[in-house]
Order: sequence, then C-alpha cells, then structure tokens
Amino acid sequence: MKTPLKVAVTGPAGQIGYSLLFRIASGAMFGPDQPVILQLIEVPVEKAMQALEGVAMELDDCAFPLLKGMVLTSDLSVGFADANWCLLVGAKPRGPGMERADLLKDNGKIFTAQGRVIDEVAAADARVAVVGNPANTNCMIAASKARRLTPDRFTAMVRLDQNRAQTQLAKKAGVDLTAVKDIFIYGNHSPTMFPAFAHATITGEPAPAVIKDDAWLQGPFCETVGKRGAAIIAARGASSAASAANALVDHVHSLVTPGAIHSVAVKSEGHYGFDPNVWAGMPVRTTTPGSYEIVTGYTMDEFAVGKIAATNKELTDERAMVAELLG
Ligand code: NAX
Repeated sequence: MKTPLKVAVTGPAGQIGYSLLFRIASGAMFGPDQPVILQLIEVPVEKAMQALEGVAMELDDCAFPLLKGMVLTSDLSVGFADANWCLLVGAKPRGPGMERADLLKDNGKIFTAQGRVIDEVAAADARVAVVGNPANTNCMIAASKARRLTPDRFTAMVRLDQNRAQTQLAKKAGVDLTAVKDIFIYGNHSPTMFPAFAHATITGEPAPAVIKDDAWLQGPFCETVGKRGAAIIAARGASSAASAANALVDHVHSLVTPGAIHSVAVKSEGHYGFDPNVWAGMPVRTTTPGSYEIVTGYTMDEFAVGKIAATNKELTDERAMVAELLG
C-alpha cells in the first residue's frame, strides 16, 4: 500500500467542491492504487462549515477504499499542513455592481494568505493548482508569497478551456472527440484566451485543413470557447461546476503522468511573447510526477500573435491592479 497523499482543497462546500471531492476520493485524480487524505478548508462561517460536514458525511457514505482520512477546518495552517497537493478552488464571487479591480483585490488577499501558509507548512514536494478566479492572477499572487517553493510549483487551470475547444473542433469536423489532438490554450482563463487551432490536428491532419473554414475558426470557434462559461450560466442559472471539477481532475492527473502534453497556466518565462512574469496558459510536457517543461517551438501566425498580445495585455493589466499585493 502506497503512503496516502495529503490533498488540501479550499472551497470544498461549494459547487465545484461537490463534484470534485468524490472524484479525488475514488482514485480518478491520482490513480486507482493511490490512497488520499482530504484536508478540506472552508471559510469560518457556520453555514459553510455545516455544509462541509454534510459533504464529509456523504464521502463517508461512499465507503471509498482509497480515502484514508479527512480534516475539516477553517485554519489554513491545519488545512495545508504537509499537503502534497493544494487545490485552491474557493474564491469570492463577483457580486452585483462589483468592479473587476475590486474582485481582483479581494481575491488577491485570500491568495496572499494562502500562498504564505502553503509555503510555510505544506510538504517539501507540494504542488499548487489554482481554480478560483481570476485564476491566473490569483496564482501569480500566491506564488509571489513563496520563499521555499519555486514558482513552477504554482499552476492555474485552463484545462476546462482546452476540453471545451477539443469538443467544439470534433463537433465541427464531425469526428469522434478522440480524433482531435494538440489543441492548447494560451493566456488568461477569461474570454481573451486563445485556443491555438492552427496547431491542432484532426485524425492526424492540421485542423484548418480538415475544417476548411478559417472564418469559423477565427470567429465563432474562439468566441464559443472564450465565452462558454457565460453561456452555461445563461442556460443553467449557475456557473460550470461538474465540468470544472472534471477539468481539475484532468489538470492534476496529466501533471502526475510523465509524457502528458496539456494546457496549464504557468509562469511564462517569456515564452510565446508573454510577459515573463505573468501566469499564462500554454502547452507543457509532464516530465516526472508533478514537474513539467514548457513545450516550445510552435510558430504563431499573425492572427495568433495578435490574440496572444491581447490576452497578455489583460494579464499585465490585472497584475498592475494587484501590484501592492505582490512580492
Ligand atoms: P461556489 O461559490 O459554489 O463555492 C465557493 C466555495 O469557496 C464556497 O463554499 C465558499 O465558502 C468557499 N470559499 C470562499 N472563500 C474561501 C476561502 N478564502 N477559503 C476557503 N474557502 C473559501 O463557487 P464554485 O462554483 O465552486 O467556483 C469556485 C471558483 O472557481 C470561483 O472563483 C469560480 O469563478 C472559479 N471557476 C474557475 C474555472 C476555471 O476554469 N479556472 C471554471 C469554473 C469556475 O467558474
């Protein structure tokens, strides 16, 4: 029997949490022979902690053989203690009339505290995956608080956008989903993101050659992927949760699977024209479990360069809005 992994999750009583925890405990994230201990961190509000108790009761009632323990807490230093993975899902939602700058600042404070405590108490091999929005910038803030853990340990999720783009390409081409490969997301997890269709393949051929509709690829395709979150809110009356949880399972699973090539928001280090110090989506290749290298060498055409410049600008603007929280 392997040693259980300690998996800290913030926002476990929320929508995404409710779809996520059961998948982690069932083995979908770390594999069918990897036991886990869930360290669940909610806000210190009675209603939230009570809801968390209910979720924990349901996890008990699933009798998952891999679930070796649960910690329910609102104390960051308890929740992140010795954690191997820190999944930062909880965040403050944007309220009516709230400016984006205020949302950035309010969430920035949350990720400042979490980054600091993770750096102090998490395991030596700790990895962090940020889902709470604005995910890229929250991740940058958390990473900026770390002195022990290097920036590459901090990633933000753009996998939901990759999954969305893959499905849209398959539908348009009328092929099975598995025929679509190498569709990667560049930039911010926001409508400015760029799904780089020119590098995607469909049954081994370049996607544009199969789809033969550049206007659709540059227009409705990019727009559908970029605004899918809003379309789901409009249809469902609530934001994407099960698909977001599924994408986080994919994000982490790919990061622990050597050889996997997938979209992750990482410190750009200047690749693909991004500011070196923003967290931007791009393709990475997992090297050893938890570690990765940025896949370089994709050439960008004029359209792609313009899209990347726009999403990079949004990321640097976000950084300017939280400048006082960094470092
Ligand atoms: P919910 O509002 O349903 O749940 C959030 C939970 O987080 C609540 O239980 C709340 O009490 C808790 N929470 C808030 N602040 C916390 C803190 N400081 N520490 C611990 N827990 C805290 O939101 P949900 O639908 O689960 O979404 C969570 C976050 O994911 C949001 O920020 C949302 O915008 C973001 N998303 C990110 C996506 C991505 O692809 N990166 C896609 C889905 C989702 O929209």
